[in-house]
Amino acid sequence: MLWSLAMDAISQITPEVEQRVQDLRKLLWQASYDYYVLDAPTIEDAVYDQLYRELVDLETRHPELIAPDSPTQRVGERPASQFVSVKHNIPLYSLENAFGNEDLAKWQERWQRQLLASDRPPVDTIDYVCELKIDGNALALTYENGILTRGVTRGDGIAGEAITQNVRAIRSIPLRLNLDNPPPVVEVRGEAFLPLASFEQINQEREQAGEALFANPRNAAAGTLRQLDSKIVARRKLDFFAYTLHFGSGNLSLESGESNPTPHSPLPTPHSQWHCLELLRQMGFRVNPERRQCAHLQDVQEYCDRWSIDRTQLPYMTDGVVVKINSLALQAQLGFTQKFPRWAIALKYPAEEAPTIVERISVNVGRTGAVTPLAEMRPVQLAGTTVARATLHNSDRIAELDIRAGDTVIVRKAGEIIPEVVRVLYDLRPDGTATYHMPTHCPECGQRLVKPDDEAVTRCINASCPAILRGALVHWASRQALDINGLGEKLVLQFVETGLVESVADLYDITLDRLLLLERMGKKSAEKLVQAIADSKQQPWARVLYGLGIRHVGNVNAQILTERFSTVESLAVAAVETIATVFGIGSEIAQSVYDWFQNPANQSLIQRLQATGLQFQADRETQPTALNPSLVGKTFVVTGTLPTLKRDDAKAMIQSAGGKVTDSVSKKTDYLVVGEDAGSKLEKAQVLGITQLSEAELLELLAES
Ligand code: 1X8
Repeated sequence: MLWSLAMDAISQITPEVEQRVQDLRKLLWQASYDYYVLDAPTIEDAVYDQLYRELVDLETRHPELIAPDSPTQRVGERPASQFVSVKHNIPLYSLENAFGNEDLAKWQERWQRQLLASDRPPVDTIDYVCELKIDGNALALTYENGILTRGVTRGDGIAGEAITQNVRAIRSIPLRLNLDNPPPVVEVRGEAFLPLASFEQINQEREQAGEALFANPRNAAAGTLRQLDSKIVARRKLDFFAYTLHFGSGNLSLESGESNPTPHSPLPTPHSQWHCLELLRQMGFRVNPERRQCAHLQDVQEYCDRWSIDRTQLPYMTDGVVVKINSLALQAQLGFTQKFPRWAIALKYPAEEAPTIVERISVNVGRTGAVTPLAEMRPVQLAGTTVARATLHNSDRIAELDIRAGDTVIVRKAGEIIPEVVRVLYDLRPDGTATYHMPTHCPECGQRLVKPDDEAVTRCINASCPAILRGALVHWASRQALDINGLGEKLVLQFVETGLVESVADLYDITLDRLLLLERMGKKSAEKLVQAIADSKQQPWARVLYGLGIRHVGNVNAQILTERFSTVESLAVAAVETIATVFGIGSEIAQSVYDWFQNPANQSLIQRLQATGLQFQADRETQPTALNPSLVGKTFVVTGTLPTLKRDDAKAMIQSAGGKVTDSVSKKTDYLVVGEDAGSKLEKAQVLGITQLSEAELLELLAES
């Protein structure tokens, strides 16, 4: 074995050892590339680790063989004491901002006019490349003869800091280019960023360690890149998307594209941005997969519109779209203004964070009685909507923030998440503010609130609290529960305020005449509503159970429970232990269900609801599906958007075949069902080597019996 051969040779380098070192590096480069760039691991982690250790061992015995591009050289042994400032060969320009389709159209008009006025009218057909604008930190990477020799931050665009050792710790940045005959100097630019999952993990760790939290992934990435100890950088899982390619010290886009700047290179001369991206990919970089070539401005606008919504599904942050003229010859012709390239523009999405002032702090009582504090703020435009309220979560969070009426705060709205207060700008706090204390009594019913010591939540436990009743009604009528069309929050408020409804069961006693007495209630809507309420009596038992709003009984658990307990009577008399034996139902859920049915008020509610004709037992068709031996005892996680199934439906199918579904990937996970735009769960599953299933494969597995 070569390996034992290497062990024996203490310092003598034999051709076999040299060959083995070369082979190991090639294999490890390839494996890293497959894993970090292609997202498609080709070897087991354990195999990688073993080969890596073998290489470390050989390099320790023969330090002469260590090369800067060896996979072992990603993390420097000695922390840097400080970073050196370096001037960029070509400035890192910033981009002109556009804030909507009109700005894009104006930009097009401007450069078209400029081209018409020039002596050289354009020859290429004009098309665009759209790329996502990554909200990270720009880096300029220098490769000399194919080896990464320098990594520099953007700095002020003219000079940045050399953070080469940290750049080496980013696993998706190749230490050597995947080129047989690399040009003498290549500069690659791109964006280093922290995937959202890594960001959350870092902040969680910092919270546990009592350290200050990073405000957003960009700050966390910047802080990480400036770490003096590259081991910390390696742990933090930064990633990198490449987007520009320069040869030598000149900007490709400033050259005519006719002469090849690297005649001895097998690289073809790129003639377009699209081509550059393809070359970057071939050279071993991660290039953002969402890039698109557009022949018309209208397609550009469509792309921007699409990503203004879909960006919330990405596992990293993007704050806009970069639009570039594709032809490098045209780019050269247009050139730069003092500040920006004329051939590119950044369409920015509306800010997701903004400062505003807290006018007062109030509380909201939810359907479970949970009392949530809210900051009522001076309205502010955020991610395209006006925001005037933000959640403060609970009393612990309030104490942590020490937020007070009068404070200036930063609010954030990311995707569909409810706006929240990220931090308080204490320096701007006016005199005379007072610490906020949660109310001791329910603002809705006046009853004393309770807060168990081991819980963060403050609760109202008055079963007839109007806020709880309103929440219960809205939940009962919701789409996944009894699906009563037309019964929304406004009407529920009217029902409760007028005393028309004092319990969910009262809905079924409402008559048309009574409805018509309500303010602003038309005959048509009243008739429709009466019909919708009557129709809800046909909804299956699982939806009824979900609609009851028992803590921990979401629609999936309701489905599982009704499959095991086909009548409400069987569930109502079941012991906690019996409920807990149902596959997928843990002891906490079982206890919650048991407690609910023990409550006499709930027992009489069930009796009244049964009398209305609602379904409290399973149909024949929805009797338990036969358990599938391939799924029994197996744990599944479902992630991403599946091609045809809703995620919840896939989960329910797995569960009714006897599989267990959990929300997070761990060593105990047997299968990850993966759809499109899967994020951190997929990454974690890859690291743990968990079997992945497509929707089709899942359906195949389910069909086996
Ligand atoms: C900045 C960025 C660019 C791209 C992506 N993300 C950015 N933050 C890209 O071109 N794909 S270009 C750029 C710049 O030129 N300042």
